[in-house]
This record gives sequence, C-alpha cells and structure tokens, in this order.
Amino acid sequence: MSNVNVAIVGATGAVGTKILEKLLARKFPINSIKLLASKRSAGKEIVANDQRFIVEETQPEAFEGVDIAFFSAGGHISEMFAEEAVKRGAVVIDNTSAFRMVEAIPLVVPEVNLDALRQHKGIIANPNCSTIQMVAALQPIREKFGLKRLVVSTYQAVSGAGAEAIAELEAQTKKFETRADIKAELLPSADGEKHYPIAFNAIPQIDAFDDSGYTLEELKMMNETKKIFGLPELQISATCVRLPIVTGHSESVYIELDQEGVSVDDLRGVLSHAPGIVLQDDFMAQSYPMPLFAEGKDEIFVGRLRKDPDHPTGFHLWIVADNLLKGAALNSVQIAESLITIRTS
Ligand code: NAP
Ligand code: 3JM
Repeated sequence: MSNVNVAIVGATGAVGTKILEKLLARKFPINSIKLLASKRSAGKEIVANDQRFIVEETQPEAFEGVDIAFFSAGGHISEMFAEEAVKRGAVVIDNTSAFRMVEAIPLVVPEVNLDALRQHKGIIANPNCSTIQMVAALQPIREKFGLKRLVVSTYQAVSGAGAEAIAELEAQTKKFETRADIKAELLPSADGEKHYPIAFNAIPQIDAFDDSGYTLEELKMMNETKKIFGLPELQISATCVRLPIVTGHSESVYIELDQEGVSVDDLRGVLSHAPGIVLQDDFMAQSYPMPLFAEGKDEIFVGRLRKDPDHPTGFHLWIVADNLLKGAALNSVQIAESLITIRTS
C-alpha cells in the first residue's frame, strides 16, 4: 500500500484538523484525501499546506474506495459509520471511545503494544488522550521494574473538549477583563446538565458520572490502561480535572513498582532512552514539563521525578503532552504508518 486513499471524518474539528496537518507534514503516502464532516460543513473549503480541499457530508457511500478512514466526530458518528466504512474495504482508525473496550478491537499506542495491531479486523481504536501520554511514559518503567499500582490526577486542557470549548474559554477570559461576573455564567446545556464557567476555574468533572461516582473520563483511563498494558490486575485510580488551559494535558502520576531497591536515577535511566519521551527533570535548574511549552510538540515530557519517602516502591512523576497531537492526531497517524509498515514487511 504505497498510495493510500484516506478519509477524515470530523475533518473540520479540533482533532480532524490536526490529523490532516500531520498526514501532510509527515509525508504519509497519500493518493487522495476526502474530508468529511456534518451536512452543515458540506462545501466548506479547507486549505492545508497550500492544498485546497472541499468538505463533504459523511454518508456510507463516501467510504467507497477509501483505504484508511480516520474518525474523530464523536462516538455516535463512529457507531453509525465505522462498520459502513469497513464493509467498503477501509481500515478505520477511531479516535472516539465507541470501540475502545471491545475485546476484539485493538487499542493501540505504537510505543507500547504495536503487536496488537496485527489482530485487527477492520477497526483500530485510538485511546483517550490522557491514557496515551501516561502509558507511553510508563512503558519503559513497567518493562524494567514492573507496575503494581497507579494513582493519577489530570490537569486537562479545554481543546480536549473540541473547538467550541476553546472559543468558550477565550470568550470568558475576555469578559473577565471587563470585570463581568463570570460566576453568573452557569450556561444551559442541551442535555440539561450543568455547564460551569471554565475561565479561572478547575472543574473536577470530564464527561458524565457513572453510578460509582467516577466520571467516564476517569473510567476510560482506568480501563484503557489495563487493556493496553495487558494487566487486568493492575491497581489504578484516576481523578480527571478540566483547567483553563487551551492545549496540553498534564498528569500527576503516583506509581508503585513490583520491585524494591529502585532509585530515581534508575527511572531517569530508562526514560532517557525511551521512544517519544523527553526527560525534563532538573529541579535545581527549575526544569520540568509545562503544557504551554508542550503545545505543538510531538513528544511526551516527563519530570518532577521523586521517591516516596514512606513507601519502598513508590514514586511521583509529572507527565505533559499536546493532547491534540500525541493524545489524538499524531497517535492515529502513527497507527496508520505502522499499518503500512506491517503490510509491506
Ligand atoms: P470538535 O472540534 O467539536 O469537532 C467535531 C467534528 O465532528 C467536526 O468536524 C464536526 O463537523 C464533526 N461532526 C459533528 N456532527 C457530525 C455529524 N452528524 N456527521 C459527521 N460529522 C460530524 O471535536 P474534536 O475535539 O475534534 O473531537 C471530536 C471527537 O474526537 C470527540 O467527540 C472524541 O470522540 C474524539 N476525541 C478523541 C480524543 C482522544 O483522546 N484521542 C481527543 C479529542 C477528541 P461540523 O464542523 O460539520 O460540525
Ligand atoms: C469525547 O479531554 C477530553 O475531553 C477527552 C477527549 C474526548 C473523548 C475521548 O477521546 O475519550 C472528548 C470527547 C470523547 C469520547 O469519549 O470519545
């Protein structure tokens, strides 16, 4: 497969835009690109890399002749159209949570479980953004020292919630400049749920609540991590928080290893050679990862490594990545690149 016919469903969105950018920038072997979105966007022009594209409505027939279809238009759209695309001969790389926990569908982070890709039957799931950066950073540690337990708290950017959420943060920030009372901005939402202001706030809810009191975003992190690592017994608990940051998810991760006697330098040693990871861990020089500086970067940044003084195998890490790139578009394009390598090898 050297001349690939590609479709991007959700091409006008925050993630879809980045998928197109990454395909062009990484010189993916493209024969044709079809940009698909809702009926509202049909006919809209998108220019990328000096090339002009016209957006089409997503319909089953649009997948005729498509080899690889990237989906990032929400789980409902994937449920409606992914099988239609597969029926017409496409391989689907799905960025939504629609199929991630289906046992027969591979959930892939190439640095961690590339082998799972070989088992695909047409659909490959791209994990949640917060999951991707955490598992990729922990993979070299897990390989060498084993992981027993994880406790993670996230600090997630609004771009994870789409283009409208970015616009909302910008609008609320401008209102604050004029001293408008943004606390009054309890916005009505289509589903009757509360929609709190995000500017100058921290919202400890991403996605809906489960009966357990965890949010679905937290459960995605917990369940997806076990599946990707192939560790159903891993002890893991997550708290996911949305912050007024445009792009870049940060995570405070506490880990307990399988082995005792490991030092911070041992962890630095394995992280410094890991693919896609940049170790930024020099507290004396105030060097540590921050979302503002991770924006636009492909790598995952790791720092603030510390040993828990009260636990023989416990360590803290701070992990930051661009949620739209490694957390979504880049990981999807890397999956597509791996598919081509597998087919031609
Ligand atoms: P967004 O900026 O709101 O974009 C949504 C996209 O979906 C737009 O292109 C929109 O097209 C399209 N769409 C909406 N309704 C549609 C319909 N009926 N038929 C076809 N296309 C439709 O959202 P986003 O941030 O790009 O995220 C999109 C989805 O990607 C999310 O819902 C999520 O499932 C997934 N996602 C995954 C990750 C990850 O962690 N890997 C991260 C972020 C998002 P119009 O412009 O025509 O409305
Ligand atoms: C729907 O930051 C975020 O909100 C996570 C990205 C996201 C997802 C996802 O990938 O899990 C936003 C909206 C979903 C979903 O469940 O598909």
